[in-house]
Amino acid sequence: MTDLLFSGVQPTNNLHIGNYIGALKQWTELQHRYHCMFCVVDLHAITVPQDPALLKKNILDIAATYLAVGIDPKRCTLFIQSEVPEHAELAWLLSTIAKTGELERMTQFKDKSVKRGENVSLGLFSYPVLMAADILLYDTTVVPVGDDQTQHLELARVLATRFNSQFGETFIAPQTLVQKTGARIMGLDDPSVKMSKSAASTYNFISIADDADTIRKKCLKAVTDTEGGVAYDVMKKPAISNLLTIYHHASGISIADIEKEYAGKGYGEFKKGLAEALITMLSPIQKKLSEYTSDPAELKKILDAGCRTAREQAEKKIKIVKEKMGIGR
Ligand code: ATP
Ligand code: LTN
Repeated sequence: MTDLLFSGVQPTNNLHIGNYIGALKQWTELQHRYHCMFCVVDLHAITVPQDPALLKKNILDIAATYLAVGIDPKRCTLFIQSEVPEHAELAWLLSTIAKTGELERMTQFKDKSVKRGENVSLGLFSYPVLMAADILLYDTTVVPVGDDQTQHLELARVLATRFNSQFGETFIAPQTLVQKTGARIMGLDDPSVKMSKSAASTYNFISIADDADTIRKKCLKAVTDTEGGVAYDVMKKPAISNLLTIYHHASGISIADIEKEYAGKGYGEFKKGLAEALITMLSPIQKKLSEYTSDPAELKKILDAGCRTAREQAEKKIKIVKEKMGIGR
């Protein structure tokens, strides 16, 4: 059996370089090694309030971004989560074996619910169960994610194993794939929190769609450490270490070589170089992005085909699961 890889991104906003470096960039490499399914997880996005019209636009923009970064629809299945109803159905079935204590321990839930105060939905709480359903529905063996998602992946494994021991061998416990560097790009305005689409300030992130001037402006404004010198040291110099990681991923140059290039030079010069490396990385992606967004018919064709392939597999699997649980006629 060939290994199946599954991953997804929430259509909550424009993607940023953290999403690209931490997730999408490795997808383009992995598509040559695995059979891949890449999903736009719109049901996850609505676990916090969304503007419906904007959400609809974001769903197509994220799908176009998958293609623009180099995901090949001939090799991979690209689809929208809500168009395959079995995701929500399996999430319900799995929620009957997930324990509330397990979900209460999820750090993403704790972080997001603290920010939301009283306004915490049941969906935000059960978010990791839906994520487990996405993965287990396709007999996924490998899931590439940034390191903020490893706890959710652990729950997917726990649920697969628990289901199997309760109802008989049904699911595969998936493996998490987190790359060594770049799995957690930090905010440009605050290197102690991860770069996030929903950050309060746009100076937290560089969006994949940001133009050259915006990129230069955001790089120049990026927070640096009190101690000068372009040197990688996460403990003593978290800000410059984060910028060095970004520079490395944008240019392909090793961190050691970047340090050499800027030895004895100031942060200002380094930031200019960083901005140019980012512009070079992003401009071909932006060009392709505008091609795909201006050709909705092509995008529709790809997503329709992806939906058909995904549904075919999902229908088969959910039948087996229901049979094992004894529900239905
Ligand atoms: P939000 O902050 O709105 O929850 P997000 O920016 O975390 O969104 P997601 O859609 O949750 O983005 O994540 C998409 C993928 O990008 C996931 O694999 C996630 O692990 C990865 N990712 C997100 N943020 C970063 C980051 N700062 N560094 C590296 N990878 C990241
Ligand atoms: N929770 C993930 C998005 C996501 C996902 C998935 C990733 C939803 N379902 C299945 C991998 C596999 C996030 O990145 N925030």
